[in-house]
Amino acid sequence: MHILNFIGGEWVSAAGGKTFQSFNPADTRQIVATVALSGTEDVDRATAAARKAFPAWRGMPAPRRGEILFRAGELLSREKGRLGELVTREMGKVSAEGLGDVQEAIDIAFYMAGEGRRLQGETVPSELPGKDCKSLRAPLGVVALITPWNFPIAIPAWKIFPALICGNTVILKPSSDTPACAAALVELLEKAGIPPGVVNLVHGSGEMAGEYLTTHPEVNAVSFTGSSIVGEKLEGMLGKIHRPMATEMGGKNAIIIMDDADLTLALEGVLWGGFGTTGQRCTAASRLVIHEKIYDRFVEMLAEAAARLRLGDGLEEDTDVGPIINERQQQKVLEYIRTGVSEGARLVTGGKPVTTGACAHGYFIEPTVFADVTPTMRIAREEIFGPVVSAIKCADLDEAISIVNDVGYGLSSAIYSRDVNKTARAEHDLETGIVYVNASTIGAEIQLPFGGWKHSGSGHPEAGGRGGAIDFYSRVKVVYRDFSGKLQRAQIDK
Ligand code: UN1
Repeated sequence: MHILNFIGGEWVSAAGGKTFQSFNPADTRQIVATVALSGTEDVDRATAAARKAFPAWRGMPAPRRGEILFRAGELLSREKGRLGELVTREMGKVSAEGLGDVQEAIDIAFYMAGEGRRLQGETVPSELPGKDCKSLRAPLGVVALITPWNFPIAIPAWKIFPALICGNTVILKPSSDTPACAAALVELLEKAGIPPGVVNLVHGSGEMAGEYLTTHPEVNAVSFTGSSIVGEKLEGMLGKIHRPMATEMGGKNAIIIMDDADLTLALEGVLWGGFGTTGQRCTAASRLVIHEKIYDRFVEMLAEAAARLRLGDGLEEDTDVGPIINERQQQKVLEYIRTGVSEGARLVTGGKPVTTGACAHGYFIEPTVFADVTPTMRIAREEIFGPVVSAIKCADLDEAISIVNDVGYGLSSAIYSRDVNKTARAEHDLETGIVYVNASTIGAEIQLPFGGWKHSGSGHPEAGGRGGAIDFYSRVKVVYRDFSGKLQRAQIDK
């Protein structure tokens, strides 16, 4: 498959004629795509195309923009099977999750399409007679979207659809690990009737294309989902030029399991949150804070169940856990496992790369569980982004909540308990943007804001519904209309 950039409605090679390749992480002998490797000239072209398309797109009534998004949602539904398979081949997550990735994009397409008939501002009374007060939503202009590889269809869709419904034109720079998925999404948008230049796609590395794009003078706002290192660097650069930005970065998400919890349910939640997507979600459950009365029993149940998970190619029906995205990430996760051992945590299952059988040609790591982890260990504080779960012991709910809160991140958390007072206290006191009750830390729905507190993000959720994406991708304009025909002075003449 040969993948080009999409600029001003045309599929074009990179100006320098260079390419790179994307591989199947479950079997790196399979090349998924040969892809345009962009440089600054390509970014210049894309920003010029987006700028040119902006006035007409902004001028189109929002309900009509919504109709195009409805068509995009329908096309995505029709192509769900093909796209889901591509997600698994290029990113590695198991089939059901590949399809889920596409479903998330379908959901957001329909939700945002409907938003085209709302995009509400406020109308409030004036303190003066013969005067109206209202607020409107205006687009930001050209927005640059930088997306990661772990949700290669859903996250670009999270950003593109709200940006479009608000009247912005966009340039998408997807992760160089999953360019084919991004291209497949953009192809469908083209088919849905998005006018030329409204959505542009530029492939390449973060250093070559991403940084130049986000600081480009033609760009009005930036949305970034990815690592904390890159996100914090962008925050520094963009802060200096006063450019609106939203960052969605790491997490160190925890599940509290109280002694009155349904342990079978909690176990399912831990397996899903810890090892789903091979632990490569910003919302993944990487810490367990377990009540001391059930700690040993639960760790034993978990170790047994984790050891039974089958690794392999996500397209095979019996695979539970797919590969790690690339060698660099695999090495990083293995390094964290070594750190855990050297810090004195007890490795109860997993811990090794798998290099035989179905896993001989990919980047696999056994589902790994550490017990006797203390809150100060690095494996209990830093994001690992792999199939590694750390079990910490607590004496009561107060201690559990303070352990969960005592890290730099604040994206997602969960509590399993049958005591309604305990779960209500957790809802109030956990310092994360998302709290789950008797459910795992993953699986946010698109009709509510999605965003983290503390170092997990810039503080403004830029995904999800109103209060999230719509607020980020539009700016407010306040209009005072005085029809009294005379000078009226606010505050003075009331
Ligand atoms: C991410 O991992 O970057 O809540 C996003 C969830 C998904 C999105 C995760 N809906 O787990």
